[in-house]
Amino acid sequence: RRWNGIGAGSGIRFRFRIGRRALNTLSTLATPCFVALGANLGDASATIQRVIVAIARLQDTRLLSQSSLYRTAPVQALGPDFINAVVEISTGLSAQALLGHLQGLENSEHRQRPYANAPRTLDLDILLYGDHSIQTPSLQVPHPRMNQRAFVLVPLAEIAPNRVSAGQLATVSDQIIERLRS
Ligand code: PH2
Ligand code: MG
Ligand code: MG
Repeated sequence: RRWNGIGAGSGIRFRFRIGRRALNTLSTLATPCFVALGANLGDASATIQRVIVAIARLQDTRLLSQSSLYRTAPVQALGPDFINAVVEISTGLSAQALLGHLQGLENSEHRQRPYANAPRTLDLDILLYGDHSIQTPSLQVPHPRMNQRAFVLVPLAEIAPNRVSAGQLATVSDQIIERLRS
């Protein structure tokens, strides 16, 4: 818990205590961001649903919305069809800290990385972190390939239609994607 002091030095000293979660709901420090989920090994639907709950429970983080689950054909990747989804969160975590937590969740699902775009039990990618542009070796935001991928744009358009144009969707309309009934 942190103490937010006011009135120091005034005749009456008073201060109030506010929990991190409450502070987060004040949204002064919270950043809206979008995270893509994907899996094509194991029980991918169960994994994605479980991990959405885990993301909602990350420290200083609230789940704002979640897309449907989608079955998608692999794009520049091998293996079975994927299950994909996108969630919107509000978080007080920095982008790097959020990335660390998401990688922790990938590891908890025993994610292996034998080669690029190998089939995986879980992939979590930060798509957008507020309006920030982040260009570091370990993290690029907005996600550099998000606009070429129906498995990102279609679920993103479902929960944030103002973020995806019809023109963008048209450029990926050849990619196979099926919304699963919830
Ligand atoms: N992820 C990739 C590469 N290709 N294809 C689908 N359908 N879904 C994915 O999540 C995916 C992919 C790299 O992360
Ligand atoms: Mg990815
Ligand atoms: Mg990834």
